Amino acid sequence: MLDRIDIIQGNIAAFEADAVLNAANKSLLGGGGVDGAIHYAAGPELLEECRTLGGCETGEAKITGGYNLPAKYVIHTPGPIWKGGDRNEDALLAASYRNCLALAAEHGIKTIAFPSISTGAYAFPVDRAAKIALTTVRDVLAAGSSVERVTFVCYTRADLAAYRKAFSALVESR
Ligand code: AR6
Repeated sequence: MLDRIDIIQGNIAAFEADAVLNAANKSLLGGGGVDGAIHYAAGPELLEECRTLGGCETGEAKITGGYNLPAKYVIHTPGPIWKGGDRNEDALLAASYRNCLALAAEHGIKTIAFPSISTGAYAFPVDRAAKIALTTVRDVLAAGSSVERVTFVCYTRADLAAYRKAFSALVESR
C-alpha cells in the first residue's frame, strides 16, 4: 500500500488532484495556513458554500467544490488542537484522515492530497503527526479503499523531512 503514497514539498492549493484536504477549524469559515491558501486560490464562492455547512466537529470531514482550484473538490477537516497529548489528540488526528478518505471514496475520488493536518497553528508535534498520518492512510488503503493515490504535500523542508523519515520507518517495519 505504501506504493500508493507520495510525499512532496509544495503548496497544496496549487496541487492537481481530484480532491485536496483543507486543515480547517470547526467553523469552516476560513483562517490562515492551509485554510487561507485554499480559500485565496479557490475564490469567494468556496466561502459561500462553506457557510451552508454549519461547521464541522474535530476529526470529522465535509466536502465542497474546488471552484478556482485545480482540484475538483475540497474536503475540510478540523484536526485536533495539541494540548499535550493526553486529550485524545492522536485518535482525533487519525479520525480526520480516516473520515476524509471515507468521504473521498463516497464521491468517487481517486487522487487526493493531504497537508500535514494540525501541525501548524494547532501545534501537533510533526514527527508524531507524520507517523499517525502515514499509518492511518496506509491502513485505509490496505482495507480496500477505492482511492488510488494519496499525496502528502509538505510546505516546509522540516515537514518534508519528518514525513520522509516516518515513511522510511514504515517501509523498514514491513
Ligand atoms: N500547502 C501545504 N501545507 C501548508 C500550506 C500550504 N499552502 N500552508 C501551510 N502549510 P495549518 P492546522 C503547512 O496552520 O495546524 C487555520 O487558521 C504548515 O506548515 O494550516 O491544522 C485554520 O483555519 C503546517 O505544517 O493547520 C485553523 O484555525 C501544516 O500545513 C487552524 O489554522 C498545517 O498548518 C488549523 O491549524
